[in-house]
Amino acid sequence: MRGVLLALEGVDRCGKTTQAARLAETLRQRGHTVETWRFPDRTTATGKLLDAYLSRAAEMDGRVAHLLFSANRWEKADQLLRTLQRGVHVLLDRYAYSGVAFSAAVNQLDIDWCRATERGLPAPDRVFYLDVSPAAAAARGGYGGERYESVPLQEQVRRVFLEHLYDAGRWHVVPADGSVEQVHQQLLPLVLECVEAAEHHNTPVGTLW
Ligand code: NYM
Repeated sequence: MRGVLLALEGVDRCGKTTQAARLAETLRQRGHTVETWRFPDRTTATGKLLDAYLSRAAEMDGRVAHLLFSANRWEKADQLLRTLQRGVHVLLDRYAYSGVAFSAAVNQLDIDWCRATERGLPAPDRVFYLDVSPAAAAARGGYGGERYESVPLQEQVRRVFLEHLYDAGRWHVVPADGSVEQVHQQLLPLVLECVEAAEHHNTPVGTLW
């Protein structure tokens, strides 16, 4: 039985990383094998360039940055598929949806061009969009000074996520203004439903888009 591929998405500081860790812990306690993967993976060659770009140590054309974010996923795609085939569930902390939303909103790139570089990547079985207002997200301890960390930009990113990328068949929009525990309690049954459904039918991993 293959593992399920679940993506957590949202604007900066929406709580994805905390919720991914909390979900992984709960799933493990219930006997599931889980890995959390984060994009961009800042440890690879492309990830190091992206880390320099995000921290403003390097300037880059927006299209080049987009292609690097995309390459950073493609270089992990085979390993991701092999991990799922071993029966491991994978929680993605950001994925191709962030790739399109940030590039299209912040660098004003054509959305179809942004989507094209993601076409063919393993498709998540479910996407959980943690919905907080960018103003509330910024108030959570503030931003760290990376590129894109401003409320007006994040408002535009949120708009692309919800108006252009939302896919009723695959996405759950989860209100995420509450406490860590409240959001976890909303997410957990949705995640368990996917994990348990996968135990009954072994559908192949789909591809974007
Ligand atoms: N980001 C992330 C992109 O612009 N494109 C992408 O494809 C991905 C995966 O990088 N502001 C942006 C969103 C975030 C930043 O931050 C990564 P973090 O805190 O590592 O999730």
